Amino acid sequence: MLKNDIIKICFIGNPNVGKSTLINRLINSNDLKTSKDPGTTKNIEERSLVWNKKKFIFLDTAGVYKKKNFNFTLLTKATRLSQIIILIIDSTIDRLEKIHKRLASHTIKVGKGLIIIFNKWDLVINKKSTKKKMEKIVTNALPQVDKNRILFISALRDTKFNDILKDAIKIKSLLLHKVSTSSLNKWLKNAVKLNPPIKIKGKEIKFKYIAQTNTNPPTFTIFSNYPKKISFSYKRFLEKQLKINFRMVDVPIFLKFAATKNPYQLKKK
Ligand SMILES: Nc1nc2c(ncn2[C@@H]2O[C@H](COP(=O)(O)OP(=O)(O)OP(=O)(O)O)[C@@H](O)[C@H]2O)c(=O)[nH]1
Ligand SMILES: [Mg+2]
Repeated sequence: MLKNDIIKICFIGNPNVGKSTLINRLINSNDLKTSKDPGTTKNIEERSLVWNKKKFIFLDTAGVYKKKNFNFTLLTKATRLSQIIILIIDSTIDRLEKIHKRLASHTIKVGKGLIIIFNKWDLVINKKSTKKKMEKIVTNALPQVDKNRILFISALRDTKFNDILKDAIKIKSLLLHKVSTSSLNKWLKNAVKLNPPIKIKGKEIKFKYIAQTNTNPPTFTIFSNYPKKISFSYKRFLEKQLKINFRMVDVPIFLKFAATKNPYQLKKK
């Protein structure tokens, strides 16, 4: 199996939300220790699964709740090793905590795919309204998160967890997605025509050329005469359009600006 066929997923969240229970259910075993008391998992535990000809590696982590309990070194190590982070939240909470927002925005910032799972869904009485409420709470706090990447499950009661695995496969393929240079440049021309950047001291900002310069996460570089003068809001606009146009709303992308180069020189490299 090629390295790119392996999907590495790190499970993070507060203590006692069911991270280890969910991994046990995914691998169909009782291998990982679970308990009604928080603080059960102390170290990173690795387990694997082959599903639909794909190999998954799951990393279980110790629960985190407050800054001081935040074992940055261990958690950063686990998240760095993965391409996808699953943030597990207890369905019975009524608001997001700072730590949830921090973990989710950190995941996106470092270019990892994110899936948010509300677990213990069996304990929720009014499922329809709670689902709507939770989706709203998450997307308000984290506008970068797509509603479709929020799942509601019961690690204890559900019998199938295919949605999680399917989502992970989709995210992984998007992280490795490559867009052709010609379609990128066609898109850039149109986007700039629709909404041109404002002038800098009377001088026009020109975008000469765009190329995809990396994957995992997809990274794009736009060559411009004023790469350092592009406003944050204009960058956001381009990022958003790029994601929508090339169907990459589910993953973080990086957009960079560099000084103009001759595109033919760039190709020769
Ligand atoms: N009702 C209900 N209980 C659950 C569910 N998933 C897990 N639990 C219970 O929640 C408790 C904690 O589960 P764990 O899997 O140990 O949680 P964890 O997130 O790994 O906890 P730490 O290792 O302490 O961070 C256990 O008693 C589980 O049986 C669920 O979907 N519904
Ligand atoms: Mg655990």
